[in-house]
Amino acid sequence: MIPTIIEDVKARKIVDSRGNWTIEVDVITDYGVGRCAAPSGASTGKYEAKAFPDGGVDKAIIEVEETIAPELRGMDAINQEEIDRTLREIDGTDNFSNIGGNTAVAISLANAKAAAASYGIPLFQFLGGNFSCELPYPLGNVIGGGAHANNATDIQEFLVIPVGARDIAEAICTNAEVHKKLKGELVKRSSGTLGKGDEGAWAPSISDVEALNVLSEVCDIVAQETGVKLRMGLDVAASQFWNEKKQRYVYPREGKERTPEEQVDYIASLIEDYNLYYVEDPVQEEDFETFAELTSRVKALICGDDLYVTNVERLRRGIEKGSTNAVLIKPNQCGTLTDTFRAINLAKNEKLVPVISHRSGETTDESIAHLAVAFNIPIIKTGVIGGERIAKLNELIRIAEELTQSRAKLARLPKL
Ligand code: 2PG
Ligand code: MG
Repeated sequence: MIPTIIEDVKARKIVDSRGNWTIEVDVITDYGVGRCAAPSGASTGKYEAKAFPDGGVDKAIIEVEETIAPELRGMDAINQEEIDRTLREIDGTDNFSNIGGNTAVAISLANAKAAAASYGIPLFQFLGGNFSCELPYPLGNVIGGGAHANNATDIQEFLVIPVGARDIAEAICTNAEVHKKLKGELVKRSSGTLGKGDEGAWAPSISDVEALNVLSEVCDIVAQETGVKLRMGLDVAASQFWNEKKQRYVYPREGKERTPEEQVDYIASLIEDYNLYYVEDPVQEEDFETFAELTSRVKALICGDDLYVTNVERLRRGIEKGSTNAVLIKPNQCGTLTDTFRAINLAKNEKLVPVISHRSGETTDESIAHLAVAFNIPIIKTGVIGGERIAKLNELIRIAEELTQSRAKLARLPKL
């Protein structure tokens, strides 16, 4: 008897962190069960897989029951590429619009987990082998606005990364300290009230520059108290305020408009003034050339999210043009583990830094923590607090425990 033969695939509707329905899938073999739930974005890239078919999650579940499960029953879960190819064939489009990218990613990852469970080993080890042992640095969103909050900052995410942390627990806890300390500082500056955005980051009614000022002060205090050096980052999510007609970036709070050239100058000055380590989507998703201009000008990780949507073809275009030196990896943007793996591999071969990421609408699914370790991804972008964010962080602590002490090391970060 082959232990990894798929006996059944079951799908159900569950709620995500925004209270929206999403899909959770169980893949069942004779020897193990794998479960995965799909997240969803608010600031989605134009070219990412369509999350659900017309008819939403209900239609996706009917598709699993009537079309996909009968096809997958009897297949061997160990053949991940074959499972993923089958999902693509059943869908028949290149953006998963018939079955939904979220349906595909939940099945694909649940399948890998079922195969791992059938052999009684954790997912990171099943995918990465015995020598995968690098733990990623958490890059955490502590102040946010844009599409993730109302009446807050123009820039979507103000991030921190504890570059001086010695182990994963210290890294996680340093980011959390920043989040805690920010509260008091932000209440003072935000007319007394302070809410949170979709990812648990504070959503104050302040300008982008004020947010950077307060964050850099707090990072200094936390670094002094903990001895752990921190650097800051941004997810500008610039496609959100690109105005095609005007050919300008229109910042709603600031009331400023910037041409692409002015946008590059502005972001380059922020990188310099605040010694930023990481900037995601500084320009809009169609503009590979302006991305390249900024990347060649600054010493920071310039990461493409909406630009690449974890799509190998788009990533190739970016590599040819020198658009970025980092790529965001979100499995549900492309829909399968195989496609995710190909994007990571291509990035690494071309010396781009892969950064694995949560979505703004999340569940307690912890798969991306395992993918980070399995594929030696040096940075994981996930929120700092909130059950659906700490699910990934706490899983990293558990993974570290499963590795022998000498192997439970943090990855080596690019020196910038
Ligand atoms: C992003 C993500 C996650 P969303 O833009 O990087 O922070 O947001 O899931 O809404 O696309
Ligand atoms: Mg982004």
